[in-house]
Amino acid sequence: MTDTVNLSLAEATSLSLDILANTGLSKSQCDAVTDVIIRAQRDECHSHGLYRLLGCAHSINIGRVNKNAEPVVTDVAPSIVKVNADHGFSSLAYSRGIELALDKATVQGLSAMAINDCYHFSALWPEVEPLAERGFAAIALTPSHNWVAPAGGIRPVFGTNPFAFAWPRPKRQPFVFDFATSATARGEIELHRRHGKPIAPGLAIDLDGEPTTDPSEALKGAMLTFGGHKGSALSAMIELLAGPLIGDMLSIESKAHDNEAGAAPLHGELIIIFDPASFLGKALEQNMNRAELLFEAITGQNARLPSQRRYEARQKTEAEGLDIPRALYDDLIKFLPPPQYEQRTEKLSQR
Ligand code: NDP
Ligand code: PYC
Repeated sequence: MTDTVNLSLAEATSLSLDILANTGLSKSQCDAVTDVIIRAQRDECHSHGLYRLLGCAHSINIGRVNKNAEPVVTDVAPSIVKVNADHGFSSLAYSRGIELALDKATVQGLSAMAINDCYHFSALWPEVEPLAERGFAAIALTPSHNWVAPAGGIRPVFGTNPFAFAWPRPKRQPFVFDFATSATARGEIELHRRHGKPIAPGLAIDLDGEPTTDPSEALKGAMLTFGGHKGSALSAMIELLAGPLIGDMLSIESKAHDNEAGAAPLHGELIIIFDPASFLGKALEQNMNRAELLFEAITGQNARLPSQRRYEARQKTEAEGLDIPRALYDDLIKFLPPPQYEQRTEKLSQR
């Protein structure tokens, strides 16, 4: 028996839908959450792929996530949309509000969508990449739980606070980056702990403020920001823009609200959308081509663009399916009811 399991995209999708449906989550949330998880797994973003189902199922089963959340979209200003996620997952709120936000960006040149009261677990690029495919540039920001010490400090203040950006490219896949403002995502440290592997130096400190490469000590202590004071300032910006500016919680508040329940963070998210056609009018094509000079100057010296690895992984998994650790598969199917659990175990043993 190998220590990995290969699943087609369709099999992974039905596994995710079955696990979530078994928690009693509404169909619309099951679909929205599965979509973002399968996209991440497809692009081999392991920290935010199928692994996340463990945390989602836990957050639902302990009664934190509203299983029947119905996001409420409010048109608050000519360029601002607010979506209250009704204590459901952010993914459904995003899909309910995004078309109005895009309409506003088209009319006003730029718009912002604030999502409030959402449980958030996902990677952000699945939210901005599709916007760039439709010709918009976009930024997404969100806090999390306070796990990250500010530069110069040892006590956690910031969330892992990801920042995603997408830019449309004529006849090419968009330019997209998406990273935590901590030196790595917390999910990566959790995966190192699961696999019994040390983390790289410089990512975290233990409870005494000493550098550590032990993932368990890192998770108990504090993570560090990327780029020292620069990542620290960017992380503070994300707290402010996707927290108080939109009337939602800081990472410190989200963690206090969690009260050690171990649920996904509950807070807000901010998405800012730019319409290049409104900024540029007739000069759109010329300037989109000028932007290509930048990408050519990067790739022309064999440096890679962010997302290049993802796009290559996508091509591979679409053809060959997804490989996930057997231990993860075994943990996932424990969330299924007995007949489905047995069916999947049986199917696997026949391979
Ligand atoms: P990484 O440090 O792996 O950085 C990811 C970004 O950097 C990707 O766009 C990646 O492109 C790009 N990149 C990596 N290496 C290179 C390179 N050598 N040259 C050019 N570009 C490169 O990611 P993180 O661990 O910081 O974050 C992982 C995910 O976790 C993100 O998707 C983020 O949204 C998510 N996250 C979500 C949180 C939440 O609260 N919801 C909190 C924190 C993180 P590529 O993918 O092609 O390698
Ligand atoms: O990996 O840091 C992380 C994370 C936090 C919330 C969702 N992912």
